[in-house]
Amino acid sequence: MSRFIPSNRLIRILAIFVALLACVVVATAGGSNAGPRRSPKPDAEEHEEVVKHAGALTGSCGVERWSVKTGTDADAGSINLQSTTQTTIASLGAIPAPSNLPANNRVKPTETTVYRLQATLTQYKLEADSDYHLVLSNGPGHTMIGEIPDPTCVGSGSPLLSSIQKARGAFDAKYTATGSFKTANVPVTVTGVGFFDFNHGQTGIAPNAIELHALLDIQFGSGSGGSVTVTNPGNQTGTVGTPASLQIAATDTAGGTLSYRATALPTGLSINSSTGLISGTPTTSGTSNVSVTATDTGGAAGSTSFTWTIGSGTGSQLLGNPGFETGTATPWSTGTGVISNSSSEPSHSGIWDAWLDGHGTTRTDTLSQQVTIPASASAATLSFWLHVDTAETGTTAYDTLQVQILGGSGTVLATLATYSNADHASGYTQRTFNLAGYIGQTITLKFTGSEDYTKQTSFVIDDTALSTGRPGTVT
Ligand SMILES: [Ca+2]
Ligand SMILES: [Ca+2]
Repeated sequence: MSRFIPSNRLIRILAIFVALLACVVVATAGGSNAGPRRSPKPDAEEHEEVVKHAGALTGSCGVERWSVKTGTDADAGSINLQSTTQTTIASLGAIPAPSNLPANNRVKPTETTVYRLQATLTQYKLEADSDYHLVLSNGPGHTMIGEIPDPTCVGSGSPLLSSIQKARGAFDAKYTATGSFKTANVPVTVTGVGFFDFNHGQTGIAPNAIELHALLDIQFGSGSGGSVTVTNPGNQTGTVGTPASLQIAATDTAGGTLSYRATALPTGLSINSSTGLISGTPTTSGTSNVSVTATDTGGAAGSTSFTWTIGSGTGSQLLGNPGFETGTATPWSTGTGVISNSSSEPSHSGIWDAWLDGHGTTRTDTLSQQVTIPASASAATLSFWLHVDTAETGTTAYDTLQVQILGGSGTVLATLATYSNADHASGYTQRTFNLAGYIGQTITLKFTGSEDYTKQTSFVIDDTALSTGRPGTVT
């Protein structure tokens, strides 16, 4: 008995079913009158609805956040079209994805900002909503999507319309997008409005689903977007124990900020990633095949290669207490207070340096050391790091530092250089002199710093070396 539904109850269920069916029919009829008919077939890639639109490339435009994508949303007037923010795929990908994506409003400030970045256009495709879907890449794991809508799908009131038309035209002039992905792998500079999409697993999507949507400009090639050239410094030589310094020069047509990296530098040398200065003291002899790469913030890069041969020579470093790190003068001869660990004049390395002058009154400070260069030496190279700062102005030499070689009787054999207040600069500069002419002799290296009656000049010396190794000779 319980297996059979009583006939009066069956009639009631049928009546409810018929009533529900009628409601569905009415609702469907109302929908088709109220707005455009939606295509029953969503985009296979985007899993997004499209709406039929005569004149669009595929015959359809998009639906999801379409006003935001094309600049006809309630917040379109707050897009900052007056300025462009230079960025990278990595920077955009690091912006937290919002928890809520309003259908007709913008997530500020990301969706009201116009960004520009350099990337590689890896793939492109015509989507069902007539967008060009561009996959932009700065390398594995750093991809995002840029989209160029069909101008036919952009409302005439959009402030983005003319730019979208230009970007679309620029793309059409180079490529023909179809319904399947094609490979490009060309450098581009793209400009577009920030946009957060729903993550449907779209090809190339950023981790936070950020896009440039719509793209307002696309430039092909590295020319306009930054082409980085690194000047080859030529093959280099050096000597174990002798400080080395090489400034790498590079240019970026985009005027971007460059960062530097180097591979296979001689042991003991390193490159400053922001300045491109290679410095340090080689510790091991041998020849290195050095490669230096400069990369701008957009990812454009240039590189150069050269060899760097570090010779051990027969050499050794002859000066005692070369960096003043004993905290006393010996075996240098100097006056009281010259050997300094003052934070006012920081050392080039370690804690101590030799600070000549800096009093702003008439004064002479000297620093000297006697040294014998063995007759067996294959070379003799003097180097030291010098920092000059001053209260003087202009190019007149009021305060001077002489670097001299004295003979056994104290006579001046040579004045290697005279520096002055006019040589002031921030930081240290390495100075190098060839003393091969004194091989086999006992000489005195002497620094003499002389100040006039006013306005201080400080001559700060550190990391001296007199190396007998022949640069570039590996023994
Ligand atoms: Ca030092
Ligand atoms: Ca002075």
